[in-house]
Amino acid sequence: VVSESGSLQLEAVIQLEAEPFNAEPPRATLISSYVTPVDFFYKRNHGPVPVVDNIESYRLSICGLVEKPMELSLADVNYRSMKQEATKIQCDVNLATKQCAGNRRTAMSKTKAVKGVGWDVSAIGNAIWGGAKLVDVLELVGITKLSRTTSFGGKHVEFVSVDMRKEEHGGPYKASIPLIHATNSEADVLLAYEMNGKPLNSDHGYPLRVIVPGVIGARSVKWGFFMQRDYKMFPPWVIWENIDWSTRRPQMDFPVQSVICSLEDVNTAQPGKITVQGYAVSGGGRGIERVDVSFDSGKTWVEASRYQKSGIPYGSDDDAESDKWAWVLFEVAGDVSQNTEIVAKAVDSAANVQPENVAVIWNLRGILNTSWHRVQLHIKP
Ligand code: MTE
Ligand code: MO
Repeated sequence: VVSESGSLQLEAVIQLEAEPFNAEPPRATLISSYVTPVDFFYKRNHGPVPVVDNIESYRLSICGLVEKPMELSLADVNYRSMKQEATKIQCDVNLATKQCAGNRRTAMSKTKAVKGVGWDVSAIGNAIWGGAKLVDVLELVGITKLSRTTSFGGKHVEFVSVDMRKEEHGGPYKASIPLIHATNSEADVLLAYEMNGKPLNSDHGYPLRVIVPGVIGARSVKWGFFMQRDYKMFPPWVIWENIDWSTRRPQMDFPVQSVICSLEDVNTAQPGKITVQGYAVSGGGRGIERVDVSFDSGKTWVEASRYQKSGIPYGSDDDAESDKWAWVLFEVAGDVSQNTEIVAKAVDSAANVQPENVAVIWNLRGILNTSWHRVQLHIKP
């Protein structure tokens, strides 16, 4: 069943493809709130959006190399139900930025054509996810916390959805994460049923989806294969003619990223002060250490101020407020008197920096474009 939501969402988002439904908000809209409203949250689908309406008969089946395979109803995993007392599964709430690996792909394709949905800079969003912790659900089937393997030798948790992909040979959408990641309580992997305090809508995975914080969006399976033949980071010399998928591991964490959202790719302005705002985020729970902005095409830099949540400065003594899975928004003002390029680059808590040019990280799938973000400014006297 194809959802109607594609046509309903058009005012808030720019639709890139109708079928499958792929859409992102305008960049200025994206940073208009710290927590991204559901309507402004990008939507990425590999096939038609399935409508799951047989809620009573919906089962989450946990099977494979486990001692006690189980089938759970939604009531078993949802803390709002009575049954939850029986399974003892608590509700966990996490603020987490989810980013598609293909964010900023259009800019990468200017170096050389790549395959994939042509995203601008808004295939990213920051939401409050509510759901059951995957570690708790796995404990029910006899897998203990911080396990590398199950007693039957299983090393990965694979999430298999109900939607059918259009590309390749079809079949359900799937993705997996290592068992050690899934059973690490600190990794905060969720079987989410709420987004920003409300039940998930169909576009975002109703009734249940995975949220893997700090990791590319592809692993956060909705409605609930790509581990072998997609979402891998290849070097620039690999092309479709010589690709060997087995040589690279599946991409998990996304690298440090920052984007200017208050300006389009090309802008005109009066000479004088200009304020630059945007987002910065890193994967794997690494925080943002610094965001540098240049008003003179990268010759000199100034540090932007950063904040999380309700304007509390990030990195200040109130740091207890900062959330490791969530983005920071940044802002800085500078003077411009002639045509220039404004550039942003971020540094994460492990001192990783964004690469200067997109060409050096070009890859045929057009993923992980985290090059310095540049926008043009034409000054009109
Ligand atoms: N899950 C299913 N079942 N089907 C999909 O097509 N797309 C993945 C992931 N989970 C996908 C999926 C990709 S590539 C991304 S970036 C995110 O979901 C997008 O989630 P969103 O549409 O809620 O923003
Ligand atoms: Mo994605």
